[in-house]
Amino acid sequence: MDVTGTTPTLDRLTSFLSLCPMFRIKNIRELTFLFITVCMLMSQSLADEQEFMEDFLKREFSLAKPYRGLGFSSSSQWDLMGTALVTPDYVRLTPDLQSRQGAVWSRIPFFLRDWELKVHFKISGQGKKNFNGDGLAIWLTKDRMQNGPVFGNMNQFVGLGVFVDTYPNAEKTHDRAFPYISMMLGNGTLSYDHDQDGRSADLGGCAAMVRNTVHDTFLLIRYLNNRLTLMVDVDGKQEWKDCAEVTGLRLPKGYFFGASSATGDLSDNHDIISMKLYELMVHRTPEDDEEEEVIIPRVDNMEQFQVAVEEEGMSTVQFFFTILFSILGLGVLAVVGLVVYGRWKENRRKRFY
Ligand SMILES: [Ca+2]
Repeated sequence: MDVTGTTPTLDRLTSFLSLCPMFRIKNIRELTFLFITVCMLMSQSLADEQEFMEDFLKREFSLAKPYRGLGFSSSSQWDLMGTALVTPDYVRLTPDLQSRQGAVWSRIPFFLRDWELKVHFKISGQGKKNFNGDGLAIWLTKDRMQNGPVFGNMNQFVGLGVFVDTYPNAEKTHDRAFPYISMMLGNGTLSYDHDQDGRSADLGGCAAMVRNTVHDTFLLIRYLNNRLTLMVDVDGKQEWKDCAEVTGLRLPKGYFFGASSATGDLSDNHDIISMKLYELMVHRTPEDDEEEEVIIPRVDNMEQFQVAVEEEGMSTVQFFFTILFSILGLGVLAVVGLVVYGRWKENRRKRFY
């Protein structure tokens, strides 16, 4: 095809290029070729980057479509409990019916140090605003597959809980709008106070309109260098908004990921569409690597976050029994001593006769 002088625009371009000896019209083809090559290389590098990101996706800790064999197959990495069921498009923890509890739990203990979990979820139902409940929770805890009052999981849990609370139980407290997303670190003694929507123990949170939305709703839990960050993407803008953050949070290893939900008098459909776990790569100094392993979850700045860890020592009951058995032991020794002394004295008297 002759590219010269076919249109007025090209004429102008040709006359412009004729002024620049470097850009002769015969070079246009070469420039086009160069442009295409650059585009191909760029798309290749983007694809590489995508692949690189996928490398960090830990499939064994991720729950995503297609949910083949989820909860049933022996090769599945997840267990279902309660009312949880799998459909082609989501894992429904509870249906929009009263008094249901359902959960999905990872079968594999988790040992990665720095990670982020992206959760795609959906909460929908027939009830009008504030006539729905109760919400769902995402877990990384020591125990798994437990029933209980905390969004379908046990109370006094040990580990991390992130709650999407859709019903204001503490109705008279108007300090926060609902639905409210918050996080809590359980150490086995702290309780989630359902009547107070967990206010006494939460480590921060934010209001997020996550119910009956037309767009997708996501939350992101990031644990990096002992900093726990909670972010939400619930406005359909494909951008993360900060929700809560805590530094100096220490989480033991070997815990289990899970998601649970419960309905009471009020209900909703609580669905998990995906939970994707990514390992985060961090440059560390040798001192960082020698950091002590914790056994009980804690936050360094305890006063600020009111996470009280019970000192390891004797409990009152243990102390009582220790004293009781000590006294009994001494009593037995005294009786045995007296008997032995009595016999010895008698033997001695017999020898004199
Ligand atoms: Ca609540």
